[in-house]
Amino acid sequence: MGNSKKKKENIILHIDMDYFFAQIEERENPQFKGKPVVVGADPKEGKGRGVVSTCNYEARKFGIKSGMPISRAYKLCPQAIFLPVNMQLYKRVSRAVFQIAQKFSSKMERVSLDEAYIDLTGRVGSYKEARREGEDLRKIVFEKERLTCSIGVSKNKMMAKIACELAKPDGIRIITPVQAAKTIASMKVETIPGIGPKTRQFIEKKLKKKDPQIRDALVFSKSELADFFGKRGEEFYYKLRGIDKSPVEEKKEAKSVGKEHTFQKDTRDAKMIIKVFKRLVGDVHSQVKDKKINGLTVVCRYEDFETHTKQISFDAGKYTEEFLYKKSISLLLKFLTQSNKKIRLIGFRVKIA
Ligand code: DCP
Ligand code: CA
Ligand code: CA
Repeated sequence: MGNSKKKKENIILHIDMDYFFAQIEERENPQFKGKPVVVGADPKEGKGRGVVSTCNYEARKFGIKSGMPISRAYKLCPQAIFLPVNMQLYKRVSRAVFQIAQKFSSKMERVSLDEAYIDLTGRVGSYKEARREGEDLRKIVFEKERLTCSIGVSKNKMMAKIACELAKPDGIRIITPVQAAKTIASMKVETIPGIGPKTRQFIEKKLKKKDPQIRDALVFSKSELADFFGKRGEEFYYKLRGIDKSPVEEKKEAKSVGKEHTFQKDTRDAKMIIKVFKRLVGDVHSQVKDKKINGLTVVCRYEDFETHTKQISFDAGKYTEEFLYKKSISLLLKFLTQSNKKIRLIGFRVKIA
């Protein structure tokens, strides 16, 4: 086990696909390239209801934006190509992109169909190396999917996302730890996640200054901000300084969570098998303890590689480790009694409801 006391430098990468839905439509229909493309509700010659999901950069030149009523978009640019949302296609592309991204670090947090954080901490030794990883990721996504994306790299999630915004479109931007606070100083306070128009107006009043920059808000002490905004205030204090402690949290797409153990040597030592199994149940439970689950599976692979599973289902709910263990241990014991073969691997997984 690596027991180095030296603290590893945090390196977080943020990837965001460029004009995602519209870019996919361009890829599928090369004749659209260079023309304004709007994905969203049917404009029905200006009478349509619903909104713009997104549009390409040509359409943005006309002032069209995500979330805008489709009727307004039609007024701004009636000659644009208006397309319905083909969510199935976008989901498929999203999965393909994340599959590529996942190869760069298994610690990946998806935040939307087109956006994810990837924790490179410990995987790359420097920001120089991180830039190369980011460049590789962009290249592979383009080679495999024919789509451009933008990438930001910095010391935490907030700064990586800000770097990505600066890189957009079709670019990469690195903000090293020493550059972080300085880079955001001249940005507007609303750049900070959690600071919206209302919070900004409050800050404007306190500072007696319109459209304050982040550097203007540095005059507030931690306790002042806590007085103004409660718990969020303390967070703002750090975020205004480029500090964000929120971890990259892997959100598994898989509807089940499980763990396996392969024994060093094939075995029938019940005591040892049960001990390992108990640990597997504990590990899995700690991952799902605030999730509702509705079933469990025990896996057993014998020495000849024959693999069997036994499962039970129950009502969806949150369950204790004891409950999961009680329910599953009998299944495990059956594997031991139904055959005299030695066991090579055992596994335990639960189904997320
Ligand atoms: N989306 C949507 N409705 C919104 C915003 C977004 O349906 N109000 C969808 C369409 C976008 C996708 O989510 O393609 C990703 O959203 P982004 O905010 O990342 O915007 P884009 O990827 O379209 O453009 P950008 O190049 O600015 O990232
Ligand atoms: Ca995007
Ligand atoms: Ca996005």
